[in-house]
Amino acid sequence: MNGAELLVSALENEGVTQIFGLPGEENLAMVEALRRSSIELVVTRHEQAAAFMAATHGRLTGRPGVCLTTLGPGALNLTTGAAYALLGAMPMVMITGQKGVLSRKQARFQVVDIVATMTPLTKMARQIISPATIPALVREAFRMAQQERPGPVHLELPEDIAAEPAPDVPLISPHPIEMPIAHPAALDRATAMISTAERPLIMLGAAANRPRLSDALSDFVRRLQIPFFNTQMGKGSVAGGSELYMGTAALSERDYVHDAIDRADLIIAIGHDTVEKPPFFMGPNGPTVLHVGYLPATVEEVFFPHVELIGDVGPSLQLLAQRLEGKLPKAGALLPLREGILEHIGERAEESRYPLTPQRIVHDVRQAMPEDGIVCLDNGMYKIWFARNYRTHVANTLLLDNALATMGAGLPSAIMAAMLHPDRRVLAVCGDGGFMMNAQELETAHRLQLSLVVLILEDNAFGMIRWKQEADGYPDFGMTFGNPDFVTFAKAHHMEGSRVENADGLAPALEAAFAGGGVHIVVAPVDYSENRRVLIDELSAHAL
Ligand SMILES: Cc1ncc(C[n+]2csc(CCOP(=O)(O)OP(=O)(O)O)c2C)c(N)n1
Ligand SMILES: [Mg+2]
Repeated sequence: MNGAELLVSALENEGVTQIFGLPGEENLAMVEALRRSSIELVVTRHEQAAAFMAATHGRLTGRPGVCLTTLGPGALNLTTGAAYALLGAMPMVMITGQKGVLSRKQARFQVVDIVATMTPLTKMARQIISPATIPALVREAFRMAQQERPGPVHLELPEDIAAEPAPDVPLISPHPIEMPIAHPAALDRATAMISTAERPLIMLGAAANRPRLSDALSDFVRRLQIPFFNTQMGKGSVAGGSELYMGTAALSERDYVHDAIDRADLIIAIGHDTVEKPPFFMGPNGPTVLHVGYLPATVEEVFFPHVELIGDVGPSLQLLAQRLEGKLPKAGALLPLREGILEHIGERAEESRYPLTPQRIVHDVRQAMPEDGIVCLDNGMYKIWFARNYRTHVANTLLLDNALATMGAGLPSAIMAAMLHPDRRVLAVCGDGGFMMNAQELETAHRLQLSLVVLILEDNAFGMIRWKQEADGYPDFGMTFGNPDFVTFAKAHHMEGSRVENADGLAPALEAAFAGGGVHIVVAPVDYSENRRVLIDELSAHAL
């Protein structure tokens, strides 16, 4: 057995079944070991997409996704994906090749210090210096990636270490680790605080979306009957409970949901991670904030909780619910605001305008998606509209990135979702800018025979930045571009493509695309004049 074979055995020992990547000659021993293993090598057309897919695997399953690239240029293409997983708290293991370290027959050809590059982008970045260290390093890498706060780790396997005979070192088996539950003193303090609140409100943040938490969190909300809102990445963390949903804080202030936030005297912030654009600003005059999390809150200018309940969130919330259930006469104090907020958010959802308004697009997508259908967003203007207006009923059914907020992740994350859930409808929603950043992965999706629909919102522009440019009073400059004919582009990739030609065309186009199976592209022209009308003019007037 050589180093590469030992590494692959160690990955099998961790339960890895797939690796996403794009190999180079420094990985050839590893590729050969994979060929003879139980692990499937899923080839992508760009390393960045492999990282987005591996990170999304971690996000959706709680188990690290694994990606593989060569040295130098290939490894550098992982960096955006590494940052995506680091900021988004997604468990991922990245394996890269390197020239030999014991001798340097090619001098410095293609050699970049990738461990140094990855250090600030990961929880751990290490070079494997001898095959004997592989079992321990791999176990440590998976433990680090998975444990709270989850994130990416990096292992570099130089080609000579990969080829070197490995000594007979036993693999280290993973074992379950239960996290500690909140301390009774912290539970007492939180109980007292919630019991005396006049207008309590729950906020569900990014960490509320950990796959293992959904049941306990939904149970907590149901038992306490305190209304809740969520951050963008906290969306969908509670199953059901929709009569308590007050909205999503897609903006940091002045949106309709802030009517409730501004009136709350206590916000129970469950799993808030300050990597997200602030869902509200804390200030000297309130509100009081109770942070419930796996880890203590990070203190920021705009987020400095007064009380913290730290520990495994699900069981800790269960204990809190036991103390509080049925004893909160003021639980629903803010509920009367709900109808007004949701009514405003729902305005113009069925307006017949062409090109389509963002509100209509969100509405029609919701119609096409069953409750368990998964929508994966790229980054662009429409993300704010989906965050504000799209209603979720099942955990992790709206995947968006409000942490690195990178363009280009929409299609790869949807590919991963479709691989994990072949029986569910999966839709990628991309702008014409973001789609083109990883459009090459259409070939991957087609090769893998996935069922997947890609909705491209066409405004021939970097719409979001164009909107900000206008809002800041700058002239319109440098934000527009032309596009390929996306329907022909789809055909060239051996898949169906269609273009929405009128206001009522999106819903049937999506329905036909899903019914057809395989990969489909649907192009919808979008009218972004609503950005200014609603998100600036209307909301400024509302805040007065
Ligand atoms: C990789 C990357 N580059 C640039 C940005 C800055 N940025 C955010 S949104 C955006 C425009 C996105 O354009 P498009 O995908 O067409 O979506 P639209 O806003 O037009 O709907 C840009 C350039 C980013 N977030 N990520
Ligand atoms: Mg655009």
